[in-house]
Amino acid sequence: MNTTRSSELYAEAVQFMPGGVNSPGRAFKGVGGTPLFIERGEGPYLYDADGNRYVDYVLSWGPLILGHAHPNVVEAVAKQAARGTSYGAPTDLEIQLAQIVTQMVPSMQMLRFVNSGTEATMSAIRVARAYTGRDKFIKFDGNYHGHADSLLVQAGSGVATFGLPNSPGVPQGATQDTLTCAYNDLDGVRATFEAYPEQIAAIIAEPVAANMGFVLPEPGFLEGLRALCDEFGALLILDEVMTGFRVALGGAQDAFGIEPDLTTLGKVIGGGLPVGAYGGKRSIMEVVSPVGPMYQAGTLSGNPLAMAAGLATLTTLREEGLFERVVAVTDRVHAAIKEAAADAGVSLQTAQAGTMFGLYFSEAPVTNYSEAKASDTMRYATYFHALVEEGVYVAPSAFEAGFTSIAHEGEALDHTIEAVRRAFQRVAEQAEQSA
Ligand code: KE4
Repeated sequence: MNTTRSSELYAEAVQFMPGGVNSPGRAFKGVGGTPLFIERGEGPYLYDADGNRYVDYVLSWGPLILGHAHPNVVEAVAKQAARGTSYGAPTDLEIQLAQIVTQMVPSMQMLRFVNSGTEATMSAIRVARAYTGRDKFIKFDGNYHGHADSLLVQAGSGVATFGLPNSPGVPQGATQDTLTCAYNDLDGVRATFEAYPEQIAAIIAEPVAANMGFVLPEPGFLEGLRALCDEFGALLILDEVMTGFRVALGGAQDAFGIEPDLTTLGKVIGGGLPVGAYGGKRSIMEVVSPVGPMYQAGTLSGNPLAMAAGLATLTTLREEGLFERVVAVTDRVHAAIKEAAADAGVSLQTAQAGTMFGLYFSEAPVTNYSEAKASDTMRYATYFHALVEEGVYVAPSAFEAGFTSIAHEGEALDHTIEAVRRAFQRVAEQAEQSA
């Protein structure tokens, strides 16, 4: 691929923004090389500044389940923009989107819109602390819940990509109440509750861990978290920023039959515009200002432009049979990856949940963060660049998930299957050369 223009843009960008990017995960640090600069997206495709076309499995890290520039979303956003982008006052659009979300995720009897997943999770933790009067909370190594100070402890996603245990700039005071456990380890969670009796406000968990690669909850794990929260008087927060409307229409909580006390959402809910949300039982959410004393606010929270994009996305996504089609597409991509790796003799662990999937270059199964970190990230880098050369764009990090959309069918899917085959052959050749 000729990526000259991307390189020129990168050289300019680094003069103005750290690493030339506005989010570290985009910087290719996990796979080497420099980022592709994108000119436009259309359906399943991204087009870079040099005119190269890629079938996109990052989809803005999850939001674009309808693909790029879906007509329903474009029309809704254009119409609303002509009526104004933000009023700083309540609108009917917020009611409409809130109604759809509570219909699709019934555990969210009441919710508040914010502008990112980070705002959603930091606010949900504040709700749990305000509601229980307790300060500590449990998170899992390798789970990423955004970049709020108290959550940047053993985090996944970009933090994992950079191998940071925590982040400089986060004072001890901000993380002294953050307790971490290994994912899928219920005994560790019980021991933590017993070590801090009546001090733990909540557990926050990714119901499918998609920020350390892609790790499914082991049978009984989520049910165990629910039971432990009930036993020890803590709230269960399921962070569905990534899994919401993707693992199932009702999120992972629907797929696994778990009822959390609070849920956080992001990504798909905004259809590519900045929307997050936190919500849950009415009795809990009534602690939030102006009804209750817990303060949380945002200038652009619930702005009509973002609401219009979210409404168009979820309304379209709920159309009969549409979600099932995206799952079927994901099934095919997942099967093609497994088959290509096996045919090339490359050891691979894969997993899928609804419209999300992931893989590890590992001989052993991966069930938690330490096992994920032991996977072969160099092989992942070879796989990544081989796919880019074939016109397929996946996450530039071994610690991220893959996403599909309604647009990933026909030629885009056929091209992907062929490209994946070639990419695993490249990995196998590379392995032979370095053996
Ligand atoms: P944002 O603040 O980035 O909107 O959401 C934070 C967040 C919270 N919870 C979960 C489960 C998440 O996956 C995220 C953000 N996901 C990453 C991708 N793995 C965002 C990508 C990025 O940081 O650029």
